[in-house]
Amino acid sequence: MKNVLKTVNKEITYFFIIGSVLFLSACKTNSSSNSVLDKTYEGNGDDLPKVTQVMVPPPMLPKFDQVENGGPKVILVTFTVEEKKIEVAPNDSIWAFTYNGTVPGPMIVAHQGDFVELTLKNPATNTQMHNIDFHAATGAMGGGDVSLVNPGQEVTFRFRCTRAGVFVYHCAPGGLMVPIHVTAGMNGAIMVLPKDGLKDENGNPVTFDRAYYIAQQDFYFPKDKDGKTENFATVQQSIQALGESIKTLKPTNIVFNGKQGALLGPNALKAKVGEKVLFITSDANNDTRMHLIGGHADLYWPGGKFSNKPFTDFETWEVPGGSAAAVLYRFREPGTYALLDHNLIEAFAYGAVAQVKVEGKWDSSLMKVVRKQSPLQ
Ligand SMILES: [Cu+2]
Repeated sequence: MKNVLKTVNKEITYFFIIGSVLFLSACKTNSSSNSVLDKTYEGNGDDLPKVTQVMVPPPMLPKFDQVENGGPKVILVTFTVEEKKIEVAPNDSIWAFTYNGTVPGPMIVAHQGDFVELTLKNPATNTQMHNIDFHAATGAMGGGDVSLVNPGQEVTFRFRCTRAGVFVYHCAPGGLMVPIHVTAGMNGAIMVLPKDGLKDENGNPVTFDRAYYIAQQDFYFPKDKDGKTENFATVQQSIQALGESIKTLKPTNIVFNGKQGALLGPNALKAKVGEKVLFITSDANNDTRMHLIGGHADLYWPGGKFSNKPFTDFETWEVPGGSAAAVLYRFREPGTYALLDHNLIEAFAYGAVAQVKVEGKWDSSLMKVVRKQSPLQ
């Protein structure tokens, strides 16, 4: 009996020691692999399947899966730089610098762990050197150092999407050319979704029915002595004048998606009552504060980074210059909503405003007119 007890005790001690070692090593592994500080990567994407993503003009997004379908991929994207005159407001045109012809440039969508392989083409008809700095990329000035192309050149580089969220990209050819190119329209955003999609405030999976990309853009139009916008014949003349006008730090034009009224009236965003809409909002240069009149941000990822728990019930969400933010809202009432910069001067006097037209049935459990306008009694 004594011997049996001794053996059992020995075995318990043995299992206790083994168990403790396993437990401690598990803790060590978890603590090192869970922190964003300690993540390491292998491979450079050479062996991964390649998928071409067809770019579309904002506010629309390209086709994508909300939850990753299959393993990591290399997403092939082509941007062609267009230097062209665009009309931002009536009688206000500027030589704009664009990726694929739009302000902002097209949104790229990837999943965490994918690579984005960008080919940047600078046609010989252009006049300037351009490149691209992805805030989602790591190293080499976000790709700016490896992507500088002269007119008549193209370049291809690849970066791993290590962090989930929405991130700005922009041209950064060096010195004063950086703010000149960015405020001439050369910016956009990329969305890197978590592999298993978005999560709500309780950590449960959440999907969306539509997604729109809205970028606030500040322009600094050079003015003549009468205060009228100068109409330059060449890009070179425009750049020289912009070198001075941007230093005022006072935008002459503040708009959504490159043009006054770009997202108003017939161009309004659309949704239906009951739909969940993801709004991705960016500003590559200035701070802004977005507000949906008559609605809220059900879920708001500050700084647009999806690995963080979203805030709920926000009325106005911040977009610091050089970043993007993401908001998910489920529309509960029909009507025309205004999505705007809640610096109301920038919204109503300049044009930093969009509309969302929502179809559906009115829900009087949320609002009811008790008595219509009538003479004072
Ligand atoms: Cu550029």
